[in-house]
Amino acid sequence: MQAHKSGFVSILGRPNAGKSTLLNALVGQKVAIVADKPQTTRTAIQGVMTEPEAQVIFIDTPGIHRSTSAINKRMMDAVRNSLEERDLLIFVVDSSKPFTKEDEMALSVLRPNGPPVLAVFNKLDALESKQTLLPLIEEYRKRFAFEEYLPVSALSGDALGDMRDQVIRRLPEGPEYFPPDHVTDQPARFLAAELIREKILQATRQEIPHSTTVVVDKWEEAPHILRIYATIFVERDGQKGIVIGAKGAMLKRIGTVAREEMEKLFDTRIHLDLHVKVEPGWREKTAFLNSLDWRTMAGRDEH
Ligand SMILES: Nc1nc2c(ncn2[C@@H]2O[C@H](COP(=O)(O)OP(=O)(O)OP(=O)(O)O)[C@@H](O)[C@H]2O)c(=O)[nH]1
Ligand SMILES: [Mg+2]
Repeated sequence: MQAHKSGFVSILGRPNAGKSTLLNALVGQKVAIVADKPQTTRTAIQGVMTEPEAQVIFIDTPGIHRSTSAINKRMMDAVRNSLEERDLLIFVVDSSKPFTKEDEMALSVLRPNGPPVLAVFNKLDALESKQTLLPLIEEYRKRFAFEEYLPVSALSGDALGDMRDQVIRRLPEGPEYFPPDHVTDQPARFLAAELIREKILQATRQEIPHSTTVVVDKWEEAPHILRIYATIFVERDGQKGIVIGAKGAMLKRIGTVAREEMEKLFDTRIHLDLHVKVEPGWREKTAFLNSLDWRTMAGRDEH
């Protein structure tokens, strides 16, 4: 029998490459929110894959980008922190897009003396012609000595089995660090806030996704029902109007889809109460940003 393996593997790449989709596919359930907007993931998200022969602790990260605002700096700090003390890194590329300067910049976070890196060419299903794939792989091959170059589709699941084997093969022998039913370290309140944010990202356009964040204010578990009270923060009055919508229609829609998904996730009936508040410039406010990330939450009360 082969020895049991385990290890820590960070998932990196540009915004919208499909990192969180890949994480969810590997873990086998949704632990990170997904949207067709860049900068969906704002913090490091743990997702644990437990197999008979191995346990892999994946860490999904925000997309690598350049920006100077306080929240974007934090996001890039999360990326940099996930480069160290890992057994392996996975660098995800959207292979349906041509290679650009931004891709070059993203590659510069990788260090030759850092952990080994697998290059994963995602969105294989979205390629107009397979002929663009080899030249794209070549752009990466000449810039960094990746361990392997693996075309996959996180969405369809194509070639993910092989990728999983490639990951496990490179991990050291080790124990199960977590019980098999542990899939993420995120507290339920944070997951709930993220799911609400996902529904907003999926329902809105332009500046709303970047200007929005969600905080769960109150969490009441009663027999047969869970009551969740959350605030959606935006930066301007006009944005508040958009999120609420005509006669509250948009907010109602967001609330309904978020609630339905949470009822499945938490396996209980849910009452979801949403409010929208304007908090100008929240993306630059240290204390506010601390209150958003559960790792830095300063002991938020249950009130
Ligand atoms: N066609 C196709 N679309 C994909 C695939 N993987 C992800 N997507 C889509 O790409 C978009 C971005 O996916 P995410 O998983 O949120 O991307 P991400 O890299 O985590 O993005 P950030 O968190 O913003 O850095 C979503 O609309 C996904 O459905 C894939 O294999 N094929
Ligand atoms: Mg993501």
